[in-house]
Amino acid sequence: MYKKSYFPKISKVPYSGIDSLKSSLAFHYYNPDEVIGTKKMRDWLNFSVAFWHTFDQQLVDPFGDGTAQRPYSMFKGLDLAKARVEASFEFFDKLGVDYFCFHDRDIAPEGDTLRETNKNLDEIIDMITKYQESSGVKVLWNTANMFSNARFVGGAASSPFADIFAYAGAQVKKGLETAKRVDAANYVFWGGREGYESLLNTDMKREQEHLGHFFSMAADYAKEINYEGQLLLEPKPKEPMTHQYDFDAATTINFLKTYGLDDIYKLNLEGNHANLAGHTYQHEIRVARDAKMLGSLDANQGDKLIGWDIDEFPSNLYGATLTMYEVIKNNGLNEGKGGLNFDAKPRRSSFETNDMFYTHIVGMDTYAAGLRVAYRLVEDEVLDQFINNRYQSFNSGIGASIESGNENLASLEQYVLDRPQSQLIEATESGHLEQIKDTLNHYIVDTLRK
Ligand code: XLS
Ligand code: NI
Ligand code: NI
Repeated sequence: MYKKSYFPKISKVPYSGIDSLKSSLAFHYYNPDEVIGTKKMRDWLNFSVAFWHTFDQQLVDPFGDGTAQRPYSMFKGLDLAKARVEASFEFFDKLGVDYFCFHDRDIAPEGDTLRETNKNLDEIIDMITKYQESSGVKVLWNTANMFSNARFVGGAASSPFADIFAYAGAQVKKGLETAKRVDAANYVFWGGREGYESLLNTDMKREQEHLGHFFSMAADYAKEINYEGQLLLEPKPKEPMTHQYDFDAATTINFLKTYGLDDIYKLNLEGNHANLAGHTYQHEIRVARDAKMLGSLDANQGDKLIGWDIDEFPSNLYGATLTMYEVIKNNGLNEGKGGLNFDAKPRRSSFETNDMFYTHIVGMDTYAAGLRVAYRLVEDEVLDQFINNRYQSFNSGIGASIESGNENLASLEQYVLDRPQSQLIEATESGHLEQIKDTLNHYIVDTLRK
């Protein structure tokens, strides 16, 4: 231990219910062992701390240096890496989260060669596995940072340079071995620079084929070492590249199908990435859910007024409700293997140590509130009633006949050819969207008052 305590002024964050209106170091909605329907809150949510944002982030923005005040900033190199691990497990315990996520390079510094880098990584992983044993904290997922170092300027597995492709392969090999050692529930690939700036200098087809080949080599290696966690791809449309190959859920699913990998990989979906792709978070989750490829979630939000990936902690109750609606309808995330990872950082102006806690508290409470509301919406079949009603003409008559494949264009022509316009208008109904939104608002307010 470098320090006896990194957060001496903070005690375990309790659940205080909704008696006090002001935010304090307590949860208003997250009561981990309370059962909502079929599961405890903690098991619906599987909250996870993102090591990079919480312990590495200096809170820089594109125009300014870091502002973060952290209780381990006096350390350097491997000592700093170790102090961060110590601080992180104290943080997980006080906050009451069961999971965390990390990139290989967040937790240990690089050496001059991959061999040296791997040695540093192993030293920190030894430490992490000991803390895991004593605390019971688990790894939701780990991943490889293949975008920060200058060697990845043109991408990793989609790099135009074969030596860099080889390096990426070796790095992921170690990443999968690490996943096995820490018993990570998932292993994530976010293609930080897997994309391109311009077709004037890019062979897109060749790059995508390399990428497909890379993911199949990764799946083979996971199998070879008996790593049983779920492999996940994380879509994002842009940033840092102008065009990223895993643009959104639909594009990524299509990519996986093209390379025959759709039975092996699922998706890790992020709120801010959905917005950058021009979608809602709920849309992205629904696309993955419908394709049976919903793996895990990076729970953050963006700011539409800013327009880049700012990784805000979630605080939007409406969004969290609709996200949790999808999760409940999916009966959880990939049979409990997935979770809600706060891929989010404090604002640059929220630089105090206490803010590390407040940011997670608002995120956890927002999703806990969303879970409570969404469960009632599902239980009362509020949206199902509207939706089932809307499609009921497909349950019998011509609709049922269309769905069972008994009609063709000629028979449909027969059916409508002499129908007057007034009859066709009668066949439609209002979507009642405003009425549904009003109901949704009542559910949010009423549920959270209790
Ligand atoms: C970046 C991504 C990244 C991944 C992990 O925008 O969200 O943080 O989740 O590499
Ligand atoms: Ni992101
Ligand atoms: Ni992410």
